[in-house]
Amino acid sequence: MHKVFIYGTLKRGFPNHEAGLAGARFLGRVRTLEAYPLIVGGRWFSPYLIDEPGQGQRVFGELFAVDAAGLALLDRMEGVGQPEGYRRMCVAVAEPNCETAMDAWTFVKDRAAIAVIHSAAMAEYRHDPRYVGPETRDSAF
Ligand code: PCA
Repeated sequence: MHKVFIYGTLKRGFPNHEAGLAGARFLGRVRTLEAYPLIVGGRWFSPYLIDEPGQGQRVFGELFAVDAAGLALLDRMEGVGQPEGYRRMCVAVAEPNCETAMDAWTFVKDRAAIAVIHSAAMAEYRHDPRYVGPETRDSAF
């Protein structure tokens, strides 16, 4: 099994959860050990965690356990390996009020790959009515 740190539209109750994590096991609410910028950006107002440790805030999200097929599904949904996609990297997370780290996969963007940033750095992604889901986009990019 693989642990995955989910901070955006794949969280429970968010638009992509059922498509990506319906079969996954929810392990709990967690927070990154280090600060990272979590912003809304791009044409479709997507949440992006930027791989700049020490910038922004410690980020709250949800930890899930997925099998190899589940991780491959998430890679496809997040466009891992594609020029406009996310990059999957390992991040240290912990339960709130506990600083013992667990390693988990997460999906990040490099700042240079984000055309436009629409928000300040957040501690937690909340529903954003501006988000355009994959099924309603007018083009792949
Ligand atoms: N989906 C992934 C990365 C950003 C997004 O919208 C997530 O929820 O963690």
